[in-house]
Amino acid sequence: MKRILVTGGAGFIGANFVHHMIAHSDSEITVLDKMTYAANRQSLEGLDSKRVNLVVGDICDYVLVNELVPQHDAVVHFAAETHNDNSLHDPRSFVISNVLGTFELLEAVRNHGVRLHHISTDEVYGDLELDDPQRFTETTPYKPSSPYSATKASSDLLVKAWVRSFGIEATLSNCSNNYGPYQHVEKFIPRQITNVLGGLRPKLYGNGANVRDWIHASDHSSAVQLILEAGQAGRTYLIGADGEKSNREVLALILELMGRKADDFDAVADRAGHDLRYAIDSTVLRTELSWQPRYTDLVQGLEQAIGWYRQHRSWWEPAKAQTEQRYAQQADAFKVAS
Ligand code: NAD
Ligand code: TDX
Repeated sequence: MKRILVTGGAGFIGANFVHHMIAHSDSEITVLDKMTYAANRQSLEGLDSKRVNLVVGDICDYVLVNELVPQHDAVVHFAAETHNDNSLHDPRSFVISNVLGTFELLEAVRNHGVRLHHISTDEVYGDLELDDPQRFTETTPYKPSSPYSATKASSDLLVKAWVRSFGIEATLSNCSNNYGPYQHVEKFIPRQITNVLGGLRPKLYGNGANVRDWIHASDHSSAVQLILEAGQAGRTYLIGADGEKSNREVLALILELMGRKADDFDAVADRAGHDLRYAIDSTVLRTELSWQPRYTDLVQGLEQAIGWYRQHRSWWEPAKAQTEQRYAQQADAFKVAS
């Protein structure tokens, strides 16, 4: 696995993965990224330019994809439109990048005989009740709720069909909610941290009882590296770090760590179709591939994330006003529609 093509490597988790692989392997990496609003060139700064090369381009571009794929030993596919709120307002780009883009990569790895690892999400399984003792496993049926999760589920099913029908060498992973450095300020944790840093009040959707299963992006990266190196072709692996917390609890921790009062936030309108709870059982990954997360203390992980956003204002400030303006427009559109 020397030469790896990382799609979406200028986004949040992709960039964390590139940093991880440069530090923990001898691989050479080509990042293929369309540089949407979610990408940031600065996330790849400081990496050895002999080992990391950025190609700006679209995974839907047949010619480009078929030029790049055969030059590599493996493709790790992160590229996607990823924000649920955006998918409620503009689902088209999600269908194009997540479904058609994955299709183009599948055809290219099939034609050129290249190994693929497809990155997906626990959201494909729908949501759980708060008191459900079951968590998602590799055999949980697909039941996506949002346009985003429906397109991710579609892409997973395409990968599984290409494995069965054409025998491509592919693995899949479905991971829970990530946090850490380089995460776009539209997402829950960085939005609240940068609101506090920027003098805005944090925004909690609905009553904040919704539960997410948090994992640090560096633990996601170590799991993907293991699956790439030791995973069985055709298999799906679930990645999670036993980090269930309600949004209310996470926000309370952020406010406390940043020296704000517990009630210093706005409760705002809930997300349409808001999934109640995600929870991952990662026993298979832990027992078969001996994977262990390093970040098991969310308070410590949040402290580190807060420190990172404090120290990297030039990374996030250019996107902040635009993001909050988009949220305001989406709220107005929602009012008109309801
Ligand atoms: P992100 O939005 O931060 O980054 C996505 C990247 O993909 C961006 O750099 C963007 O420019 C690029 N991209 C989008 N469309 C493209 C296209 N057509 N061609 C080339 N590049 C394109 O997303 P993220 O949070 O880093 O998520 C990465 C992957 O991990 C996604 O597949 C997502 O579904 C999955 N995932 C995310 C989470 C999470 O908590 N964020 C959890 C589980 C799985
Ligand atoms: O301002 C906010 N206030 C709030 O209460 C935002 C942006 C979110 N929320 C809530 C909604 C969710 O319950 O916080 C929770 C997390 O929201 P997001 O960060 O938007 O993540 P989520 O919708 O759970 O999806 C994420 O995890 C799975 C990623 O964005 C997906 O790409 C990934 O597949």
